[in-house]
Amino acid sequence: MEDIEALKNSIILAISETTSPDGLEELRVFELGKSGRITNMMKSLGNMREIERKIAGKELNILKQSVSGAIEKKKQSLLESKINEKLELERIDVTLPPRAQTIGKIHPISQTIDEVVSIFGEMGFSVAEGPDIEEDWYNFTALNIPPDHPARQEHDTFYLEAKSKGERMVLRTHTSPVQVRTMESSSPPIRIIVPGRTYRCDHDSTHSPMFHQVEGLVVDESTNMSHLKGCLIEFCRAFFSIEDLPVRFRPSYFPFTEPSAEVDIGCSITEGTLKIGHGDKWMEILGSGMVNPRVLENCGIDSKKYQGFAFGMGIERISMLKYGIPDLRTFYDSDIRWMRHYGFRCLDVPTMVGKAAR
Ligand code: 2U9
Repeated sequence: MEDIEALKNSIILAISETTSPDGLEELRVFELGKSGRITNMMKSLGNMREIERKIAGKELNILKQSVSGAIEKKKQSLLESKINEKLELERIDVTLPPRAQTIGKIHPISQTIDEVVSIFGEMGFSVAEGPDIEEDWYNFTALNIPPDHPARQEHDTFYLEAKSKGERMVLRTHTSPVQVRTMESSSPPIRIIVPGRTYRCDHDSTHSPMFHQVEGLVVDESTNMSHLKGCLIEFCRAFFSIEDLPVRFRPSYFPFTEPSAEVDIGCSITEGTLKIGHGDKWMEILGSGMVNPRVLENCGIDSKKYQGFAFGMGIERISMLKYGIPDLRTFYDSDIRWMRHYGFRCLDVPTMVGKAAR
């Protein structure tokens, strides 16, 4: 029988020199296949005397194991190199901007969210997000909407099936649960803007069961109503790109804010056409108020030390007003012709000065 150690070394060398999976398979068949060299050597054991057979058999088994182990290892390494080679060839720079001529359009909802986020971003707000499926506490109770509160009916809530303990989860009816979660998990000063999907069981030309909101929250030691007013007047004027846009605050009621105010902007309607800006009419655009001290306490914030203001607006609504989109339902039709008309080019970066060129 050949010198097994020398044979092993020559096979290991051949394996290490193999550069392709096909070459490796050929080598495997040549050494370990049905009529392979090592297999044949094992077959010839029968012709040996018992004592020699035992020793040679043991050595051949070790050889077989070493060779199959080395082949398997090489197979993995060839596979890895192939994947790396492929990754290298297919590498794309995701930081490069998309080509200007691409036909894809940015949906007005995304564009509007980007604009709102950009304006509040300039004012020092950061974006916070949270789950669409919420616990009752975050969507209602923490916000001073207890189980018997009429606001629960007004919100037309979608409930999920009860869990074993009986607690029903809800599709959030506003993005406010994210503010509750933020207050619970961090301490003031807080300055966040919360865009996201919201759900209410309501469907007609001005309501959709799923719609988008952006809400905001500021909490600090000296936050007061003048901060709320300054911030929201600034936002309205930047969003509609009208420097002297008339803005008025009208008393209102929300369980989570006290006092509360709805915000209207000046407009005119001539021959059925709405024009934002100066005029004899007012158009409601958002809701706001000083965070109810009970809500601060529910979220673990000392209401004697801290105050806050909050606001909320419907994205579809402000998008329709800014871009003259007449029907809310068309936002969700996925109609490519509508997108070509109302969509935005992907290179139009939202700016503080409002609408970018189409
Ligand atoms: C916390 C405390 C206070 C969020 C607010 C409004 C006023 C509001 C509506 C606008 C149009 C919802 O989309 S809409 O129907 N929202 O008027 N939202 S104050 O107040 C909060 C939120 C969270 C912890």
